[in-house]
Amino acid sequence: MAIERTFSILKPDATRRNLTGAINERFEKAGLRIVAQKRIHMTEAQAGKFYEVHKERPFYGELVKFMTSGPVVVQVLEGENAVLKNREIMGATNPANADAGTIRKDFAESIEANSVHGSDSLENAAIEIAYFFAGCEIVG
Ligand code: IDP
Repeated sequence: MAIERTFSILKPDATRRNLTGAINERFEKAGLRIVAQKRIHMTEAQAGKFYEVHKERPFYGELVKFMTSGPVVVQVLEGENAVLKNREIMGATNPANADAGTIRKDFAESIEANSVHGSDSLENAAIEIAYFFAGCEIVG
């Protein structure tokens, strides 16, 4: 199986409730290694560009406001099939539809404040990692 890297964000609802450790434990127990991590407060410009693909969606403005409402933890997770594995651990976007035992089922507050972001493809993972991290900040 391929060793991959994926990009992850612990969103403002997670940092506000002090869930950084609890969520990181889920990643590590599933065999994903946190090879880069930093706590930042995104600017509107940063969040707006990150979610640019959703620009035409009705929730875009609220999403940018939410993502800049408090600190986030940006991360690089590494492991076998990391992109898909992380999506499985996270669960569905809407916590109401998320499987039991997933991060979003257990921690998310709403479809918007759903605790975590995870890249949806290997290609996007590379783009998102490069958006937040310099190569020398990632230590495998
Ligand atoms: P994903 O995070 O599961 O990949 P996306 O559809 O890419 O889901 O949406 C990005 C983020 O936008 C979601 O994680 C969530 O925070 C927010 N979002 C998605 N759909 C809605 C919605 O219908 N209302 C409000 N926020 C939404």
